[in-house]
Amino acid sequence: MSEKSAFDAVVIGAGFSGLYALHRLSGLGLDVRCLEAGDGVGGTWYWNRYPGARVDIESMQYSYSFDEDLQQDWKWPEHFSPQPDLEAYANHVTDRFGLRERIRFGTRVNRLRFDEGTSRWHIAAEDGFTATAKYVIAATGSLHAHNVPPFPGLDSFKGTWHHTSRWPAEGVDLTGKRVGLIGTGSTGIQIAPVAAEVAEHLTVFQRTPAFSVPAVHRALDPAYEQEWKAQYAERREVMRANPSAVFPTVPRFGSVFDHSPEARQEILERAWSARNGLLFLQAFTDTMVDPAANEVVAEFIRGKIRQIVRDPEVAELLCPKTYPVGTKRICMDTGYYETFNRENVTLVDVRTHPITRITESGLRTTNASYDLDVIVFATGFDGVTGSFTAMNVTGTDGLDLREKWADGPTSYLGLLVAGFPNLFMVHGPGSPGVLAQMITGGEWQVDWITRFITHMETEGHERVDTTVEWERRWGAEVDGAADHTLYKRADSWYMGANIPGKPRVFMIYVGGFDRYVQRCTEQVEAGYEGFVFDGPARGPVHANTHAPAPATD
Ligand code: NA7
Repeated sequence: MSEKSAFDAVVIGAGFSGLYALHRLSGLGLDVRCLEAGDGVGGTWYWNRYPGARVDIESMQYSYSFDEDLQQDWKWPEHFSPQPDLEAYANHVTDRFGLRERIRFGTRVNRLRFDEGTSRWHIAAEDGFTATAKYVIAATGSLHAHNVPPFPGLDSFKGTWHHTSRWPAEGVDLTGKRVGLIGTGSTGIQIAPVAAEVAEHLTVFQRTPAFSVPAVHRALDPAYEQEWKAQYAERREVMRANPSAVFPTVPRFGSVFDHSPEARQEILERAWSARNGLLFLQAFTDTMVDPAANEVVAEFIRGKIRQIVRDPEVAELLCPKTYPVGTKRICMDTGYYETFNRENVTLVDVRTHPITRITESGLRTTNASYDLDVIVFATGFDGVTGSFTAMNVTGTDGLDLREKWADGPTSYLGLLVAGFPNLFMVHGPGSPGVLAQMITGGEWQVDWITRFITHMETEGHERVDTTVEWERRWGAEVDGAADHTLYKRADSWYMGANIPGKPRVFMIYVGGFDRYVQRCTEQVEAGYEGFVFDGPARGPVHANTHAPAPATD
């Protein structure tokens, strides 16, 4: 019997948002299939299985809220979950809600084409699978399209190399090996201390140092767990009303400049010991908006680095000085800076002397050669947009998503793109994405999409689109929110700055998750303002929406 191929809805990606979308849309009585490139569920937490991989939001918060029994039953072993626990949780949810049989694994979508005649999406995958669907929910992840810099000579390397997000399930034995680690973002900082424990020698190739606060991993305190479980529903409400979609567990102290230097230092010491990067940044209200306030907080961390790292030259090299703290994801580590006090660890500055090529025996920079057995690429991702454009998406009038986004991504509310009807993004550009707690944010977007589709089905709509004008208006809100902060001052993946040739546009809505919820709700309550049902989108869909908006009165 041939495989079924016509669906009401196709969800792409079986990460936390995709699984929930599959659950909710199936609950509407729709015939839904989830297509997943990997062989298992968990998305980011399926792919990123390198040693030391761990989430930086505490477990009691980084979990689903949609089912009270689930959140009461599930027991997290650790305060901050390591990758295996998150993957186990994704599997539990998949089986508990009977989702597995509706997921097609090993199915990497590489073609999405909208057929205007039938108003259906045609979906094709690398393995030859094809399907059609009225609705597509792209829950493809902000950090899926991994970035291996195109260093010449990689093919000639006689050792082994791995990007951290494609780490083999069976693991990689680093014991007694000469390991080269390229990249010092959240991932590099997690893997370095673990690799250093077993490697003969670890060489860390650093282009830009990162700010990191100690995570001090620990088992989940049963009393803390009980406190949460007794108030889960109320605390989830507080999270949904919070700008970062988290529950604030550390007090805020107003402006940095409301306090004497001594009092500031004391507040920062307490925030440092609170073992939570996000809350460290939120100790003061002006850290992310006032360069002078930011510098006080940044200098506090540099002071810590200088205290921890014994070699003053190495310590100075590890001190970030070229961007405000928090404008790249603040890292949380377990003994990262201490790692550089080990005899078997070397830090190499590849900002001053960049890597020029990979060789048979290791790699070369502009001033030295390094012999290596294993090269670890912790070099990040084509973030936010990479997983969408990789699907080769064609909308109405033959419009190509890559071309449409050539000057930077556009969207309406981070959910729809003009010219791509019935294609809903989760954590798309223009949504709070990675700058709000992602499971809660994803749940909220999926609930919104579910309500939206219910409306369409009830009203008998065949398709929904938006317009370039509404993309422009939303783009101005996204940009305006970022302009109130220091985020644009960093060459971060939020800006697309880590991928050569990618347009430099701040892709995330930083106006606050709470404000985002309000704006999405308002637009629906205003009679679905900005949405175009059952017609071709009004106006051109190719226009550059990053151009300044015309003056309006
Ligand atoms: P990141 O944060 O993008 O870090 C990637 C690192 O790789 C960063 O230090 C980069 O330096 C470095 N990199 C990238 N390309 C090169 C080349 N060509 N040469 C040398 N070094 C390079 O990715 P992560 O995986 O660590 O973290 C991603 C997110 O996961 C994180 O933000 C959290 O939200 C969780 P650069 O800074 O660009 O100079």
